[in-house]
Amino acid sequence: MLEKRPAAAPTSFPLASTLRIGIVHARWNTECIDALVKGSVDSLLKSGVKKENIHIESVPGSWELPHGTSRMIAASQIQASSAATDLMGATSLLDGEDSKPESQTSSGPLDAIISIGVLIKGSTMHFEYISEACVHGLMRIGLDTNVPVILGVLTALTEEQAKQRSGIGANAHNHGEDWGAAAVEMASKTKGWA
Ligand code: DLZ
Repeated sequence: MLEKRPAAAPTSFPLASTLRIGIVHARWNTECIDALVKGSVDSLLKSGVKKENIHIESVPGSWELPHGTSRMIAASQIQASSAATDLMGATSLLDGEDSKPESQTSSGPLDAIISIGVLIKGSTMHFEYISEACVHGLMRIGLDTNVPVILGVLTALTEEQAKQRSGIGANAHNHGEDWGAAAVEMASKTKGWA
């Protein structure tokens, strides 16, 4: 059977310790969201990103992800010279903290951002409208800003599918791990291409 995950990146990324990565996540379906955020963070740390260079914010739902992503990128660029902790005044999931003092995170423009949401199909058209608008919005932000936006949006037909892709349950795989690796690769390459 074909492997449904990307082949491993061919090289390591020496710039990883200098990268500043944002994570913005929706708050619907929190069991999956928490697992995916943790998977992303663990993967970033494993790749060499420093904990203080990972910024985490939240928005209500996946519909708000494009706006949150856009604002977080803009705020990091505007506030590059001042402390940019809590760019949108939200809370952190790093180490389960409710909030973090400014001194624990660095400031400066983000090199990549992971936008995480979990959409589960219901009995109305909400799923179709939100997922389509969300992914198109995220793609546009990445192209318009030249900051790589990693698509961390699960569009699952059932709760079980969402859990499987969040690493919850037997033989499940946490896609957050792939998103962390993609963020480091794209941020490193974008810096290298600059
Ligand atoms: C309204 C809604 C529904 C029905 N389902 C989800 C979902 O499965 N996942 C998700 O992230 N958000 C959902 N939302 C909330 C919308 O994304 C949005 O937050 C609200 O419509 C307010 O704009």
